[in-house]
Amino acid sequence: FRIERELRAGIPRGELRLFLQPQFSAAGEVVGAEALVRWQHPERGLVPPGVFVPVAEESDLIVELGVWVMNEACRLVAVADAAGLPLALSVNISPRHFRKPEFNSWARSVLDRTGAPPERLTLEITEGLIIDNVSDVVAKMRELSALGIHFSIDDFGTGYSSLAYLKRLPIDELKIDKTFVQDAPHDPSDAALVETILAVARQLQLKVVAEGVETAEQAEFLNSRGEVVHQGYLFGRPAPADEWLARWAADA
Ligand code: G
Ligand code: G
Ligand code: MN
Ligand code: NA
Repeated sequence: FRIERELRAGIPRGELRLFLQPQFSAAGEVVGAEALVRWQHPERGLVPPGVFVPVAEESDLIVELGVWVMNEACRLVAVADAAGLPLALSVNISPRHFRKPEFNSWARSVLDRTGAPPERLTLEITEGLIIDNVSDVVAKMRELSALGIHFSIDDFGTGYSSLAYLKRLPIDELKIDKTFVQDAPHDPSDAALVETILAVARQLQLKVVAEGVETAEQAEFLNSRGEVVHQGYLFGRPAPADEWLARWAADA
């Protein structure tokens, strides 16, 4: 199973699939979704991203993957928009892809071509991206932010960067990593960490999304500590984009 070679051949053959995982307000309304890629391998079946994203990230294959995901995400947003569903979609962006000099002009061209409103798009980046080459990253983020694109820090709290960057960057949202979310109800240090993230977010007026909410106890813990958007198996699993769109259209 030569992952790199097969994925390189598989992307142009249309083997990638876009799954969505919904995000819910405390009141139970769908407020957005995260796009999560899958690989429909001809023999292996549906391959989860944990298997091939790290391999793709070792080369510019991650750029090809990122191009496919962004095109598909923007196409979906435009389709949803035309159907009267204002879908807010979060897309994971690999640091290697974001650092490409042409990232911004390319992102703009995808928006133009698909007609997706930039305000519907949140780019999930990680603390690792921000640590090196800060000034270049800041400039690019500001430019995209001026178009209306939102930014979220994924896996927040797992990196090693200083909190100072939160003030400098046009960030709209923090995603609390699932390891903290899952242990917070019983582990005092994880509980303190979640409370601290919520306090920082309140101060800086950032939205908070909790990832990996699996139990009612975890959801209740979060709701008792602040305003949090929930994403996790308790509320909805990642499923093919078409399935979620059909369901939301039926509910609308
Ligand atoms: O869905 P799952 O939990 O298996 O995802 C595993 C990892 O793959 C997560 O870290 C997630 O951020 C990453 N991932 C999922 N979809 C994408 C994508 O479209 N692009 C990138 N760069 N990473 C993704
Ligand atoms: O790294 P990133 O945050 O992009 O990846 C999110 C990952 O978390 C996805 O692979 C998704 O499948 C996974 N995920 C989403 N909800 C849950 C959950 O409730 N429990 C667990 N264990 N994983 C989840
Ligand atoms: Mn993510
Ligand atoms: Na995460």
